[in-house]
Amino acid sequence: MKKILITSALPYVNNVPHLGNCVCVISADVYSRYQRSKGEEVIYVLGTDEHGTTTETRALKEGLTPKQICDKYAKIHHDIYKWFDCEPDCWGRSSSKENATQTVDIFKKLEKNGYILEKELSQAYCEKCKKFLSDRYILGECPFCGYGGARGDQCEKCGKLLDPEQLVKPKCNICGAKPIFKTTKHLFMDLPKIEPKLRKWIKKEEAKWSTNAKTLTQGWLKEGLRPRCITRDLKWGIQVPFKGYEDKVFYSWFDAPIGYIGITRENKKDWKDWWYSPKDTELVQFMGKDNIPFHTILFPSFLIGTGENYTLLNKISVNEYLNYEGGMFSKSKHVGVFGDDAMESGISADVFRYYIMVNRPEKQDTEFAWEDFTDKNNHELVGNFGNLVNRTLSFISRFKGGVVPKGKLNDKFIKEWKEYIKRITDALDKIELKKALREIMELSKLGNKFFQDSEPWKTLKENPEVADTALFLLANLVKDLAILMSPFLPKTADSINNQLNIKQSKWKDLGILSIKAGHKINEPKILFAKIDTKQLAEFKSKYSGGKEEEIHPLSKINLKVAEILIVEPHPDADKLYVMQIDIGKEKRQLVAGLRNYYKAEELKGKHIVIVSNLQPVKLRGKESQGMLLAAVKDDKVTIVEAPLSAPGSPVTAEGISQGDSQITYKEFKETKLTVRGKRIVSKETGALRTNKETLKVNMPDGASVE
Ligand code: B3M
Ligand code: ZN
Repeated sequence: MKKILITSALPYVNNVPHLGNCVCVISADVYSRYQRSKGEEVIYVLGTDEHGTTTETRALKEGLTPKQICDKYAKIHHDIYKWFDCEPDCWGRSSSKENATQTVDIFKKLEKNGYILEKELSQAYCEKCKKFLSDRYILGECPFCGYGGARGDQCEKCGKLLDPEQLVKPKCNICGAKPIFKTTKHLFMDLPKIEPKLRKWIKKEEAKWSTNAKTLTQGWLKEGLRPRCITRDLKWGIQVPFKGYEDKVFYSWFDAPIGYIGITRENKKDWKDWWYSPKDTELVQFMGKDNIPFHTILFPSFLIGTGENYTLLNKISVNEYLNYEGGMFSKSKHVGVFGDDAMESGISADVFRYYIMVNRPEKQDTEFAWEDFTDKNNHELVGNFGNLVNRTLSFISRFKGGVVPKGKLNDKFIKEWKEYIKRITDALDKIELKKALREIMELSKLGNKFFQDSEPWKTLKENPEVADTALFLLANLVKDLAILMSPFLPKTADSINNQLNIKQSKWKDLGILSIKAGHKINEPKILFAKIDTKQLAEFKSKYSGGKEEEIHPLSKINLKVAEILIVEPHPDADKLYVMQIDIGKEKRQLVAGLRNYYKAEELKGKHIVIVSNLQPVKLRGKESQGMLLAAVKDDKVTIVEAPLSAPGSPVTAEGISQGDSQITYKEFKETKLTVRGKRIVSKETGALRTNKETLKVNMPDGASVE
């Protein structure tokens, strides 16, 4: 008997997963539960994919370190999948030390075997941010359609794939500066060299793959394999153990698939029995369609190239996308149901599991739509499945004192029922999860029809043998439905078993009339609740956006460094100074209420930060063309300084652009700038900084900056 090693694509850690992201994780869970029920030895491996630019960017946005971001979101992911009753045997993270060890080990073997090349690349570099910019972090005009917000890898408007060099007026997406192109060295996996071995392996295995996996892989091979870059100029990642690569890390698509092994290693002492055991282990991998080549070409190449006896992909299950109400999920636009929304919705995890699996995007994209969700809940779960279970058990409870009556066999009904079991099992073996679930619902329909035809409400009195036979057989069918449903709706299956007063049964117990006459059942309970039109309307409006993507208030503000040239007391106000300042290209006058806090000589020559696009105001007859930033708490006031930065230097937080149109004081207040750890932050941003320094102010946390 082969062991079964199951993986789900490791979700990116930098977000809260939505229902579409959960398709893959839940699919792998259903399949794992099915195999466990069959008595197979199974490991289901799941965890978070944590390295790469997206994590670094998220960290800058939230003012946390990449490690903190990963800790925060790995927990969110873990809790969400747990809520959805996904039960991986190994849960872990691609940033674990076990994965680093595994990744380095594989790299060293590839290098030793001559599969690693070094090449020079021209890459966008921002001199201001002192950072190489990955393709997605360069913006510019699309050379084909002129769209202004095209990314270095693709224009979202016309869909053309781009190279960053093609962008007209390229801009760094972090600070807005024009990037330069620099040559830098990188390491590559020599795919052309390993191609013959890879082809041989693919030829042997691909018959077991889904059509989309075969076609895509063949497409890649036909185009010809090119060396693939496996290093990146980032800080957050696994260090490359290679001279001259001290500032680089592995590309996340190198260490993420290796993460499957790393995560197993993190959890199981006997991980080698699974990963170095191709003869005794079947590797079944679940993923979204855009992940195919990474699993059929790259990951196998990494493993084959080591020359070691790794377990390689056997079966692949690829899903397309689950969209939301005709569009895309978007957290920032509040469109769609995200894991945390699902947890708070009041709807049970099983109902979501049912809907996602019955709509599983197996051959084409499908859609999450609330009308359809309600319809399927009310008609399929409540009306068909729940109804059969409940009416059968209620009848036994009400009219038979909770004791299963003695019944006869009905060959035709039992034959049909067993045919369903066979079809459902076949579909599950082929990982046709949606089909299996539909067949289960058909079997439940068959049960309802049998109930209906037996008319127990009448025959109980008039022809008790007919009623008793129906209740006896249907109690056993309900037991089978709990087994069949257990991979899909685990809690529901548990509840049925409780109501039936039996232990959890296994796949081998299917088709056996193991619930005997005289067996006492427990009190029946309703399995599913109807969703009414009022609730439906609420769900629809709650998760369908309406709120526009918010522009961060900070991005309306234009902050600049200014040097104080002259400071004089205001002639008509004893708290105010009138100052002349230099903001690089121009000089301005500023009126500020600092006389109780600073002497004029102290201020002169200081480099301060001003809001340069604030509507000018007159204060006691003197115009103030802007406002300086100071931190305020209780009766303490400290001005914000930028001693190392030249007058005119822009001040902003990472990822936030600078405003150019005039703003009101109210708009400025919306930034809610505050002090945190001596730094200045706005809501969910990193600290304010110039290209030279992060601004610091010696004031306690929570002081407001105004
Ligand atoms: N995180 C991509 C994705 O979630 C990626 C999968 C890694 S699997 C090793 O689509
Ligand atoms: Zn930049």
